[in-house]
Parts: sequence; C-alpha cells; structure tokens
Amino acid sequence: MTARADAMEAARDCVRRARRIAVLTGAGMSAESGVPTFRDAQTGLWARFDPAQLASEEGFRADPPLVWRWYAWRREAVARAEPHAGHHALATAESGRELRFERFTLVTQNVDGLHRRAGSHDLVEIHGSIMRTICLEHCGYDQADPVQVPAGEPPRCPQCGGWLRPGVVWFGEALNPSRLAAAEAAARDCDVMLVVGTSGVVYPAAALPGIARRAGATVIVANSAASELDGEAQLLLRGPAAAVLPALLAP
Ligand code: BJW
Ligand code: ZN
Repeated sequence: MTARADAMEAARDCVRRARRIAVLTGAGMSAESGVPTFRDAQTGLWARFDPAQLASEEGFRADPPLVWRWYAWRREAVARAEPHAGHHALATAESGRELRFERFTLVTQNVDGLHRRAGSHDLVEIHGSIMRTICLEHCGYDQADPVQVPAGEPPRCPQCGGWLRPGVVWFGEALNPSRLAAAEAAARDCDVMLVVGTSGVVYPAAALPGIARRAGATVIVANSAASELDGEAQLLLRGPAAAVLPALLAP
C-alpha cells in the first residue's frame, strides 16, 4: 500500500470509531464548485485584488461602490455554483444512517452557503454569508437578499440611512461571539477534527484545530497542497476535497 492509501485507511478507521466529529472548511472546499480561493497563486482572489481595500471596513469607507461591485460580482458567481460530491458527503455523514455520529458539527469559513445548500444543518458560518446584507452602522439591519442585487452604488439602510454592506466578516472585525463560541465548543468537544481546504493563516479560525488537538482529538487535514495546519495533523490527506471527502466518509 502507498503512504497515501495508508493515510486514507487510517483516517477512515478513525472516523468510523469517532462519536463526535467537528469539521473546519475553507475556500479550497468550494474550489471545485468554481468559487475561487483567496490565497492560491494564480487563481486566488488575493492574487488579483487587495484584501485591505476590498475586505475591510476602512477599504469599504474609502470607496463603497468599488467594494459593493466586487461583492455583487462574487455573489453572482456563488449563485451559479453548485455543491459538489464533497459537500454532499459531509451532509450525508451528518444525517446518514450508516455512519452514526452523536454529533457532527461543520464549522465553515466560507461565505458561499454551499454547505447549507448541500443539506448540512449543524453548521456554523463563522465568517458570515455573502448572500446577506447588513448595515455598516450596526443598527441591526440584516436581511437575506434575493440573488439579484443592484450593482453600482450600495443601497442605503432603510432603518438608519447608513451604507448597506455584505454580511461577511472583514479583517479587523470581531466574529459573531455566539458563532465563535459554538465553533470553539465543537473543537473542544470532538474525537476527530477534520480540516478541509484551508490555508490556516486566518485567525481565530486557524486556532480551532489546535484547540481540538489539545483537548485530545485526532486532527485530520485534507488539502490539495501543504498548509499552515499540517503541523497540527496526525493524519494528512493530500488531494482535492471533491474526491477525498467521499472516499473518507463512505460507510
Ligand atoms: C484545496 C483545493 C481543493 C485549493 N481541495 N483543498 C492572530 C495572529 C495574526 C493575526 C491575527 C490574529 N488574530 C487575528 C488576526 C488578524 C486577522 C488575521 O488572521 N490575519 C492574518 C491573515 C494574519 N484576523 C481578523 O482580522 C479576524 N478578526 C479578528 O481577529 O478580530 C479580532 C477583534 C476582536 C474584538 C474586536 C475587534 C476585532 C477576522 C478575519 C476575517 C476573514 N475574512 C475573510 C474575508 C471574508 C469575506 C469575503 O469572502 O470577502 O475570510 S479573509 C479570507 O480568508 C476569507 C476566508 O474565510 C479566510 C480564510 O481563507 P481560507 O478559507 O483558508 O482560503 P485560502 O485561499 O487561504 O486557502 C485555500 C486552501 O485550499 C489552500 O490551502 C489550498 O491548498 C487549498 N485548496 N483547492 C482541497 N480542490
Ligand atoms: Zn442601519
């Protein structure tokens, strides 16, 4: 058996024996659905766009129409994307009859909603949702948009008149405290943490595998390339999420 097949067999054993599973996914999870990642050389969004300008409150305030247009473009791409076999494997593992887990919590950094569309329910979207619109002034306005949102000038908040913005977490912004607490609780209280398609450079999400590991869980990292979280992993599965997850989670 090759080392790669060995790691897959060991990971499958681990998953079969586990009762509580936590999963952390990142942009690589959606790559095969056609949603670009952030940090992949050539194809990643940050290879072409400046994160400080487009994914921060400061950047938005400097040029609201630019940032709004960029998110409108990404919303359209996300609306066209479909969940792939890896998203479906995670949803089936949560609800499936064959592999019975006491708990199967999926924490995602992705804002594209593909896990929900694939049928995952115990889901924590720690960086929010690109399909929601919230108020920049934090007045409480928060709405699920229709897929078609106006490009150009961002709309104004019907409650307070401030700018409306996408419902995602930008750099320098605090994550929703109850979502972060749910993610940390899932990490602290699992037998296996499966980490899929994340570079592991953005905190506090990148701290979750360490929390799981220190609490005694086995950490499995599945990624098509090396990541900052490889050092936390007892088992490394090298390959694309759409192939690795169905192989790992098939009963
Ligand atoms: C495949 C594949 C395939 C490809 N199959 N694999 C501690 C240390 C240092 C810095 C900080 C720290 N704590 C906080 C910070 C600051 C900052 C941060 O982490 N900076 C670092 C970058 C240095 N963090 C924050 O600012 C966070 N907020 C915060 O900490 O607030 C504190 C606070 C408290 C109280 C009051 C106020 C503040 C917020 C972070 C928000 C991140 N937002 C973004 C944008 C979301 C909106 C949008 O979509 O536009 O979230 S940035 C971007 O990165 C996005 C992602 O969710 C996130 C993570 O990226 P991800 O998912 O890992 O993607 P990639 O592209 O990096 O990696 C893809 C991976 O997939 C690669 O490994 C590929 O190999 C792999 N892959 N194809 C499998 N087919
Ligand atoms: Zn408002």
